[in-house]
Amino acid sequence: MVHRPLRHNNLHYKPGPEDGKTEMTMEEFTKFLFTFDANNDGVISREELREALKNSGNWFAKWKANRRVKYADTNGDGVIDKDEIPKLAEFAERELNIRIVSY
Ligand SMILES: [Ca+2]
Ligand SMILES: [Ca+2]
Repeated sequence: MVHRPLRHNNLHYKPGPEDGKTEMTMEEFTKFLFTFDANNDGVISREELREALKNSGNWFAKWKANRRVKYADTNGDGVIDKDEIPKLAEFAERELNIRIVSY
């Protein structure tokens, strides 16, 4: 049996002690999202979110990039900018075992 090493990604999170949820501040979540901003234009495009999905293994497995961009893209310009990140955070809290905490 081949033992596969855990896939490394850019997340520096710790599992929450009581329910296994990952705790992040909004700032950390934002930073995390912007690690996917490959062309550094300050917004996350559909393509970048899709790459994120591919590169992050199971963590993002549920995340259908197109649907989520649509969901979070409240002004309809096809990309996620900083003002729209709270919508993604909401989604992440509900479906990705993340809890956004404020210090
Ligand atoms: Ca970008
Ligand atoms: Ca937008």
